[in-house]
Amino acid sequence: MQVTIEQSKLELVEGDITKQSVDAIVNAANTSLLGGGGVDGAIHRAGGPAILEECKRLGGCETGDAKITTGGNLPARHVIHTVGPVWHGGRSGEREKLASCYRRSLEVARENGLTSVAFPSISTGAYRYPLDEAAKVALRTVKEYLEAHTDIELVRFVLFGPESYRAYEQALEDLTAGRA
Ligand code: AR6
Repeated sequence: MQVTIEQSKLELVEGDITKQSVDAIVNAANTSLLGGGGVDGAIHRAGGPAILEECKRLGGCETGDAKITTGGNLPARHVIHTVGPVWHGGRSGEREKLASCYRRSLEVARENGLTSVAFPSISTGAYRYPLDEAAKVALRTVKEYLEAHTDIELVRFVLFGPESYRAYEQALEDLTAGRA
């Protein structure tokens, strides 16, 4: 599924983010930036040790912030590492922190002159953020960013499996129909 927002494309695909040929893929990391499971593990495995070497020099990352490294052996030139919130029931600022991940990742991309960015579904694995809620926050935040800035030409959500894809598809349909 694809929509146009101002001059930019926002698209949803089902697949593996490590295979994406874009300027940067975003990693759902933890505050240490020293690796983990899920999409983080997959990115470090596919990208090789150069990513971890750069991560070690970054001194970690706050929840909601984002930092950039090389893409190592990945088809993407860069990895933008962001740290999503752990879900604690929704009253601990989870929504704002998750929105901040998407905003800060796009700001870091822009600061580095990048124009195409692929995101996974941040926080919806080990960090247990409910998928439907996370999809709404993710898509609304990216849409607002693309409405306000013209430098990013493509944002692709790479959803791992049909359940994630369908949740994002529903959220994007609601958002573009003005229901969300
Ligand atoms: N491509 C795209 N999406 C993927 C891939 C892939 N190759 N692999 C998994 N996903 P998670 P979190 C999806 O747990 O919830 C790590 O240990 C997955 O199905 O990777 O933000 C970090 O180091 C899910 O929909 O990230 C942190 O400690 C989504 O990516 C912690 O997990 C996010 O799941 C972060 O937890």
